[in-house]
Amino acid sequence: SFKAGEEGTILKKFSENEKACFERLMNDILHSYVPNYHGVVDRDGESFLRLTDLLAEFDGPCVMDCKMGVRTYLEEELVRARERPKLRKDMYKKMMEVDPNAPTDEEHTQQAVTKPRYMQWRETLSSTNTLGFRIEGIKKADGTCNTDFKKTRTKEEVAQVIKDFVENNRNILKSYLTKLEEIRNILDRSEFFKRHEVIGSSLLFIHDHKELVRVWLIDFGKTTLLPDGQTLDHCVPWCEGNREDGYLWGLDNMVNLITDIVNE
Ligand code: 4IP
Ligand code: ADP
Ligand code: MN
Repeated sequence: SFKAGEEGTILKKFSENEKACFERLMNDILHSYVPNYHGVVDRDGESFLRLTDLLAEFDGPCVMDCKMGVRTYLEEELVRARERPKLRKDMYKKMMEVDPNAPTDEEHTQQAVTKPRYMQWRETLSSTNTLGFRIEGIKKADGTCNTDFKKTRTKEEVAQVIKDFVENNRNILKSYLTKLEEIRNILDRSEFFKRHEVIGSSLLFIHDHKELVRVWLIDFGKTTLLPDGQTLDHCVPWCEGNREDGYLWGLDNMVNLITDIVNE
């Protein structure tokens, strides 16, 4: 769903919702922590959002994608699955690949699961529900990728992955902590953040051998504007109807976890 753009930009497959988010973000104090948005472009009959390539300033970037929040699907997806359940064979297959014991008897018979069922299973298997974030993938400087973190759940497991990612470099870890604290501070003051349910969005961690370090907010495909006057706390637990996402709870857990590693 990505294409190389020109002059330090990338093209991401168009979504109306994400476009609207980027437009609002460009006028929010959060703008310096999200890729710059350069409008919609058409290529071979398909539409894309043009975004600044966050890797461009790095010399051999190491990249980690952490999906934030305690919930990874929209409340409306839950409602839809109850009212007219859509059975997903692809998600049943992905579930079977990780744990053949995970599907229920009924799901085995159908050879399919609903989307919220799959997403909830992923949330409990990983650290999403217990820490409010999870590691999705890591790309090393040599270009090798690892997305095999579906079962990385405990604090200790997450800490080990982060230590490997920075190759035990304390300078880099401390710089990441500083960046996360800056983001925490900006989020507290952001009008955009107050007024949006932020689902499936990631923090993108990037560093290189010169110890250049940055953290970016990316992926607003499922970030949704709340009705006028409504705001979220982002820390309190989610229960159906309150639309809370646990984003700040997850960020605080992440800061505490990295602080513990730095102090080891
Ligand atoms: C994927 O599951 C991810 O959760 C996707 O989110 C999600 O896309 C997919 O839902 C789901 O199948 P795995 O990571 O376990 O493969 P992301 O792309 O942010 O990682 P959505 O559309 O929910 O963002 P479907 O319905 O697109 O398949
Ligand atoms: P999707 O909605 O398909 O999940 P994301 O926006 O989460 O797409 O991006 C997927 C991956 O692409 C990220 O993990 C990151 O590695 C890379 N990526 C996304 N946006 C950028 C960007 N602006 N610059 C460089 N890399 C990016
Ligand atoms: Mn996504």
